[in-house]
Amino acid sequence: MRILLHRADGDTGPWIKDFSKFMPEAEVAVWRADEKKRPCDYAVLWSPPEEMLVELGDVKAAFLTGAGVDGVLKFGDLLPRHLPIIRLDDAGMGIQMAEYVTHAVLRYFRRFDEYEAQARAGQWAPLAPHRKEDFAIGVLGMGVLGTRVLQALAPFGFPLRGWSRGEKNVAGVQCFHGAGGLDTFLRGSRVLVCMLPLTPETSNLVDRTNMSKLPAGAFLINVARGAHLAEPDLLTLIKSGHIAAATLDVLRNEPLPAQHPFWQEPRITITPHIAALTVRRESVQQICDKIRRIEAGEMVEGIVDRNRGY
Ligand code: NDP
Ligand code: OXD
Repeated sequence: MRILLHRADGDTGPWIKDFSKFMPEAEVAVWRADEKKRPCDYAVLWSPPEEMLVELGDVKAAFLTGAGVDGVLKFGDLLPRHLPIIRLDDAGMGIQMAEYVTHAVLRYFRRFDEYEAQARAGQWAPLAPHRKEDFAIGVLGMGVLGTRVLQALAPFGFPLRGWSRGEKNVAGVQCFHGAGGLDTFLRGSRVLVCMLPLTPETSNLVDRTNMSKLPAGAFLINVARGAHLAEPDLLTLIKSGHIAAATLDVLRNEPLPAQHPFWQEPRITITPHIAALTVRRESVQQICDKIRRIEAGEMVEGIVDRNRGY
């Protein structure tokens, strides 16, 4: 068994060590632009360079070391047609997303952002608490990670809503789906959490038109991809007060350029794409389990549907 590994950061040593732990029989070959590889059975990569794609022609599957697939699907027809692309299913990301989104929701609900500003100004001034019934949380995307976030929020008693492509029925969550369900979903969501994959259908979905449908004083949390959000529209709606505040982990240009107006807007909190980091050990274990199942002729979870785009 030979596995072709690419890491953009070049830090392949710990990955090779983990593969030797979970699949000692496999040889891991590190992809390098200046070196032609012997044929490999599987590839493990994340946002590969275009020159690597020719080497994917003969592998049985390409495993992504992330949950989002836009970094690979962007190559379109350059990707071998038959190649199964398999994304991570949670693999330690779900709990991190749950922590991140729960923290952001509670920060706004308990007005900790405002108390932080007051404390810096030396002010002692209790604010009127928000009411849970006015604080419905709407999660765009009820997939592996969106569902985990909804589960984490459930014990706090917020009204929960979710939007997906296909119809769903999740206990304790008011479910909406498709273009037809979006308006009603938005109109009742005081906090909008974007957890969608980036596809042609979801790109720019969080724009002025859709954000204007949220109740006045709404909050936005984007942990999906920067291109879901029309950035100038958010600034306009923050300035008008329609959006009270936003937490953005993902941006159109990463790192966010130093001159970007988001840095100067105190109602926007930026984090550097860290909402859910790849947990190497769990990811390698999951990939090795799936390789074994594929070799045994079994079905595996997480195969990307290229027509759908996720
Ligand atoms: P999944 O593929 O498991 O879930 C995607 C969800 O989005 C599904 O519920 C799907 O609906 C829904 N969806 C897709 N397209 C549409 C559409 N056009 N209209 C309505 N709903 C739609 O993805 P994950 O939960 O694993 O991950 C979500 C995203 O999170 C990733 O794609 C990635 O961009 C981002 N991410 C960000 C990280 C970070 O650190 N900031 C880390 C990891 C991931 P249905 O269920 O009907 O198919
Ligand atoms: C991912 C990410 O999609 O890290 O896994 O953003």
